[in-house]
Amino acid sequence: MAHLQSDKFYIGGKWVVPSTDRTADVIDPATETPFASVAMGAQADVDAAVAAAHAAFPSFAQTTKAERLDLLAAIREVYEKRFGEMAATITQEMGAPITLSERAQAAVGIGHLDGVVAALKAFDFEHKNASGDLIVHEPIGVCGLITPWNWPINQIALKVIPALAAGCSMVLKPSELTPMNALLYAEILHEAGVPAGVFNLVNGDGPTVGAPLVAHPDVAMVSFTGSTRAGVEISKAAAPSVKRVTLELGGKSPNILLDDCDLEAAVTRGVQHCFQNTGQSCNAPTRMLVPASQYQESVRIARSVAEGTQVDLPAKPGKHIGPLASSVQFDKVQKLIQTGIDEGATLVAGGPGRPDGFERGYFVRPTVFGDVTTEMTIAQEEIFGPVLVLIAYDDVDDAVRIANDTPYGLAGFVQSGTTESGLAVARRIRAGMIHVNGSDIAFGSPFGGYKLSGNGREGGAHGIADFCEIKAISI
Ligand code: TXE
Repeated sequence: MAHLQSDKFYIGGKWVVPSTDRTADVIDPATETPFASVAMGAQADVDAAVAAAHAAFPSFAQTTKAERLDLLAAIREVYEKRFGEMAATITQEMGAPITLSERAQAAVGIGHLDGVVAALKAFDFEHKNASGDLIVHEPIGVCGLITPWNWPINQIALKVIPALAAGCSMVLKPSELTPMNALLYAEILHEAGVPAGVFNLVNGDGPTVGAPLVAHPDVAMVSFTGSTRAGVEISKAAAPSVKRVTLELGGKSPNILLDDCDLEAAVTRGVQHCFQNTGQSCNAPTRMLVPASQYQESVRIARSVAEGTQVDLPAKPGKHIGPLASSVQFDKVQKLIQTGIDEGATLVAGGPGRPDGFERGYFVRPTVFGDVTTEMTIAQEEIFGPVLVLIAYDDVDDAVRIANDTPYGLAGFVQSGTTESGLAVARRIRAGMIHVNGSDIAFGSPFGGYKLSGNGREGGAHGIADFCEIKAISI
């Protein structure tokens, strides 16, 4: 990856020297050793990137839908060519096992693009409403895109592609923990022919690059994915300039197993899904709600699945889970596992510390807690590690009450014997994405949450619309 220009920023279609000589190490989470160094930006770099985006906006905003569809097709082609590099980069910088990187982490970069292309083809930028006025969707302007490290290219693509589809220009600030896949993406966009200044990249941390981007008067909109803490700060910082802010934040998603489901299959799937990406997914099913009458059997199955979950090196192909992405994340997960024990939950599998055989790296033990009640910290807070909590419920009303009893509302899962019983419960969960006997919404469907999980929706037509202003013209 030495060829990536990690000592520079991509501004105005060129790789430029940063305004300061501040750098940060990029750490391999499997070994805890630095493998690259990346330039860290400051206000002057943000100003230069926003100026480039501002200059590029008027002409890019005038491009036709057909021209933007051609551009997206070109991006897809270059992305496919560099797919292997993208998967390897993500594996090295955030620790996702290579098989997961190939099948999901890097693959969704194409999936989201396809979802947006299909939506763009059908997208109505101008129509007459029922009152006879002309309603026009116009690109909102320069967008500040701030992304995290857990599904890094997924989150970048979910912002960059709809913003391009809408006709916006943009400045991306990726996570300081995972800057390399973003640098590679900038190369891909450049090679695909994205016009100079339409896409710009400045690396750096939240306070020194994220905050100036949010406050910048020439930025019309901020699209953010990350912690609820940062999302609230960003909303406040954007308020004086009355920017549009869309937020995709944390989650604590329930997985309700109805008593007519296939218990063995549902518990197995639920544990595996919770542990996927080492539990670092905002929409992970982290709270498994099981009928009290089937609780003991559920504990038995969950223990067996957790104890059978392999933890191994990310570079090794296979279905194992890798390390957490950072030392901060490692400490957070260890602390919350201890909190679960201290608050009286029963350890069904796993526990504090590293798995046997690992003395270094941010590896944690796949952990399941039983006898969990809704007021416990581990039932309320996003842990962002391979930690599942099992909660018993009395009847469906009780299950729905528990499911909705967190400050979050990103996703929900229902396992049912029939579509009808699953759908009836799905409609009662206060969350943006509900999966009945499934695990993912389709590419092109709106991704986002209720309550402290955020606002706005990404992907497909809703994602394009979020990057547009709406103008009513009466004649
Ligand atoms: O997130 P931060 P962290 C949750 C998850 C995780 C916790 C903390 O529970 O354990 O958040 O993760 C930028 N102005 N999620 O601390 O700080 C930052 O530089 C502008 C869920 O790593 O939110 C990075 O680019 N930008 C989540 C991005 O925000 C700011 C994914 C995310 O970092 C900023 C990640 C500021 N004031 C964590 N402060 C999900 N929804 O999937 C930070 N940033």
